[in-house]
Amino acid sequence: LDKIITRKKKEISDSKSKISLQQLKDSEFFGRETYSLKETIKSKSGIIAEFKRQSPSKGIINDKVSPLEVVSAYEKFGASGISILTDKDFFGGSFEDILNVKNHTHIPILRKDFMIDEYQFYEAKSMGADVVLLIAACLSPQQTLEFTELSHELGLEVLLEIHTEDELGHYNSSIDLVGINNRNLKDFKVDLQHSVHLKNLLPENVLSVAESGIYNIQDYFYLKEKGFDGFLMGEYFMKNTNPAQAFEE
Ligand code: IGP
Repeated sequence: LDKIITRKKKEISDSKSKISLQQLKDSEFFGRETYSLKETIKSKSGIIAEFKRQSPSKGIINDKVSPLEVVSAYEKFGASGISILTDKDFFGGSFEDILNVKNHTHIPILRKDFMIDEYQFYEAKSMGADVVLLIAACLSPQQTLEFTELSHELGLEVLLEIHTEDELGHYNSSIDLVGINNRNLKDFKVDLQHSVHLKNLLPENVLSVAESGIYNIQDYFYLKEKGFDGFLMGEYFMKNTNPAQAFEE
């Protein structure tokens, strides 16, 4: 994670020197209305289906399909939302992956990245995202609060990701959804029980999302029964040549 953050700081300062904040604010998508994941998570399957070409833990997962094919199929099969990795160096994603699908889908798009600087929130709005991920392990509780307020000013919803009991301290009542990552970002171990355990420690009315390691439909039903509202699933879909096929099964 430290390595990712160091790289990310460099990437942000490069982006800032190429595209100014004003240019972001003047861009096509900046003034648009956003879609609410809080709403679609309740009205559809709850699945937030992810577009992910590669990851540090798995290497290449699928580099053959285009975001547009995948996203249209996800929407057709009843996903509540779409998560798109925009980190380039570690996940092989880009700004364009969201920009290119924005006009072709009507469900909320989550910008999945390591958000550590205000600039990235303006970027998220201008690329077409509706929701941003805040990873507690990368932020202080104070930053989490400030970034939540900024997101709301921009009309973006916030998914706060936690992995440890300590990180529950990052929660504040303005946060829209809380995700519990089953994957330990330090050793990449995945354990579904992890999210079940932490969920019981969350305030009761919070919309909760189980993240990572959901590799079959039984896991989905199991977590649903445990009271989760959302299910963030990447590899299960992406490892197929036709990622949305997994939905049909
Ligand atoms: C999806 P999986 O195991 O279904 O492919 O996981 C998603 O939860 C995972 O990609 C993820 C992630 C993250 C990636 C969760 N939190 C933070 C990068 C950064």
